[in-house]
Amino acid sequence: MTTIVLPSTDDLRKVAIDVLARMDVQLEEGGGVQARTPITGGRLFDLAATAPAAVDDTVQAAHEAFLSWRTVPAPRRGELVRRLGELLRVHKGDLAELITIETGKIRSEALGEVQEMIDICDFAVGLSRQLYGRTIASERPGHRLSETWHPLGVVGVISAFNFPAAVWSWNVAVALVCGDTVVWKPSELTPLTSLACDRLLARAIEETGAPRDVHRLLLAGRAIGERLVDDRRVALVSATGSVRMGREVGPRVAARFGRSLLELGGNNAAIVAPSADLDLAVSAVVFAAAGTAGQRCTTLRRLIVHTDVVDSVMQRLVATFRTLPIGDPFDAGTLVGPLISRQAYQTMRDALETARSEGGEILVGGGRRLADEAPDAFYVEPAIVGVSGQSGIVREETFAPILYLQTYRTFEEAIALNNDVPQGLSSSVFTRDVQEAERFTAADGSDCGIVNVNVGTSGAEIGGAFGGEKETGGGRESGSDSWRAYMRRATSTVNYSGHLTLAQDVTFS
Ligand code: UN1
Repeated sequence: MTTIVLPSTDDLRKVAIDVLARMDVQLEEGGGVQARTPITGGRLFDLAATAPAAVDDTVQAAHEAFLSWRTVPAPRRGELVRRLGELLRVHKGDLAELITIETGKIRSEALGEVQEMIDICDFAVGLSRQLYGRTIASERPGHRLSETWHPLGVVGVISAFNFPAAVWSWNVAVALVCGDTVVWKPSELTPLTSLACDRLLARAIEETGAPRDVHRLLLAGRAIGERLVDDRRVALVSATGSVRMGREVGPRVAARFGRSLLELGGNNAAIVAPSADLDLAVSAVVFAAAGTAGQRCTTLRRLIVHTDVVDSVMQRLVATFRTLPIGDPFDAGTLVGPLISRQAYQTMRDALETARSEGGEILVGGGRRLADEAPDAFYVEPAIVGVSGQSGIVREETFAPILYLQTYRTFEEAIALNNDVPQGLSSSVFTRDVQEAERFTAADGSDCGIVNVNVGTSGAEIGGAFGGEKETGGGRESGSDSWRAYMRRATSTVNYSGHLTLAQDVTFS
């Protein structure tokens, strides 16, 4: 095995300082929030946290900005998002470096994350001229019945470490063209990326003359997030994270009749049918299961393979997993970077242990790498575990690269297995049988929000609505008509007849 030399924490700090300077980000050093890198496990900076008492003023500022922003014509609001997209193009490489430093994501995936931001900005600029309402046939003569979409208010965005910039951009780009303002509570694990996103948007705000407080960042922990969730001035809470987090956020927002948009865990499956192009299927499965070190909400966690092809699929997968390049995410040859934290590693170990105790067989992987070189960093071998059913740990989302492999005989059985978990985010079938493909995407097929054919579970394009059913939370972000969640609908009846006519033929005189 070739020796892997990881960069030092000091090297990474120097890179971060250069990149932050290029993006004009001033760090406020202090206490409360630590910027760390999972590449070495080392600490980069101690940063000042937002004081809990500041949440009130921050939400008030965003609310006041909303009162004027909502009256700016939507295509003008689009100018702000266009400028953000231009700045993201200029700083694509810089922002990707920060994403790699803070998440351990490989360079290509970090660049892909920034591309996803650019894409959603382009989408939102187009959307700013397409926030269409509709005209409805009125049953009364001389009446016009219509629907108009209006800005909603302050949107509280809570985002996770694994897509620290793209998920913010899905929300902010759409919310801003919809006339909303945003208060953002990012993951505490990615403060540098958050500061950089905030600064790029602040520059776009300055340059386009938008109200300064259309976007505010809260850099702090859970207590601050709770205040945001409970604040009545926050019209919509858009939260991405675990099912456990969603179980707390959803009811709290509902208790004050606020709106929530929840993007929670996935437990995504792919079916490999006997007719599948196995080369294509195996390549797609490897990226979906091991890419981002298994830390996407769309990561492939369950593989359901027909008994006729299971030996071949398993052999190819095991061989590929054995040789996956694991290590420094900045190295062009690396495909699997580190897990985010010691806790993530422990969770993976525990899940593998539980799987074993439940009768699962570890077919490949699961070991730790580079423990001597970097004792505080957690590089792991993506694992495949053979299972014979979906009880216990297979029903849970473990945010690490573990792929549970099981077999099926009939397509009905495969669909039932796909659907028989509490989560419902993403799903795939690999087949060349058109009946199977159509069946999987039909009403009685996959019950997920994302249903793919000959495409892996992860790596969705921004043009579609993104989200899922059941414990995934039901929210839809990003493309298609997800924008409607960020606006309020007004139904208007205008009487230009000069007479009063009551609907449903009611008479009252
Ligand atoms: C996430 O993991 O929270 O579909 C978002 C994908 C990416 C987004 C993932 N476009 O994998």
